[in-house]
Amino acid sequence: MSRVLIIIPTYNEIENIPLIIDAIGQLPCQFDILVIDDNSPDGTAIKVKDIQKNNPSVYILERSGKLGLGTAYILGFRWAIEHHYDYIFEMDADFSHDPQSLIPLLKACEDGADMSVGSRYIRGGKVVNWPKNRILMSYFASIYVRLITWLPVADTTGGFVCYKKATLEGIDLNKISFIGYAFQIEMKYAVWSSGFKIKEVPIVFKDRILGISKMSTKIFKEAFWGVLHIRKNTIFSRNYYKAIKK
Ligand SMILES: Nc1nc2c(ncn2[C@@H]2O[C@H](COP(=O)(O)OP(=O)(O)OP(=O)(O)O)[C@@H](O)[C@H]2O)c(=O)[nH]1
Ligand SMILES: [Mg+2]
Repeated sequence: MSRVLIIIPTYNEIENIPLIIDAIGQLPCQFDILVIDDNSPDGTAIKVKDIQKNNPSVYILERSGKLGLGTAYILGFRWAIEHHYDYIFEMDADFSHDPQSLIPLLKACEDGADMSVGSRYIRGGKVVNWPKNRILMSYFASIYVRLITWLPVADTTGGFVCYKKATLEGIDLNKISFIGYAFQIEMKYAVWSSGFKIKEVPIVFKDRILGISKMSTKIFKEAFWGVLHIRKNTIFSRNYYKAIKK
């Protein structure tokens, strides 16, 4: 049977983390969970360690402070490869990503995709209860990204995705340099430009109810300039993101 890992980075998610672990545990497939916590002042890590006592499929890596989403995921990817997981997910702790969608995302990879992307902007996908300006910003950001990069993905900034292990092994994770939305764009671009197949699966994305958003203007600016940087990387070297086979 395939081994599947869900990586959940957390910063101050003490209300959400027990609920999301519980919701994933209710699903009809076996998923292991790796929480990457950045020393959340609200004690998220303590809560996770408490849950671990009765739940052997929950793992945690702790870092000393808030170091950003991108580096948290890179750490998780390396851990997943070392521990021989076949499929590896990125997922938020805040219920914007419905645990029920894990199943179709996994199926897309089992059926041949190298990476599946939970998409708000294809038929069947949508965003619920986000303010209109945030939906518009996210939608136009995706168009901007596609204009610059030609990435054939409608939801380029989405962070609910599944990778086959071989996909993560096939790109050079040392070259991934961004931390926020730009990280999500860079990962998709790295996968696609290295010759892997991406499949979008519709998802319904809901705004968080508990806890607070860590979205900031710094993350927005990183994405705006980052897209140009990501494109520039591959202008002179098409295989910039591709891992060199040992
Ligand atoms: N480890 C770690 N996790 C983080 C960091 N920043 C955000 N996260 C987590 O990453 C996930 C996504 O962060 P959110 O704050 O929901 O950001 P977002 O989904 O882009 O923005 P909203 O839609 O406004 O919630 C959540 O599980 C956060 O707790 C960070 O610096 N380190
Ligand atoms: Mg969120």
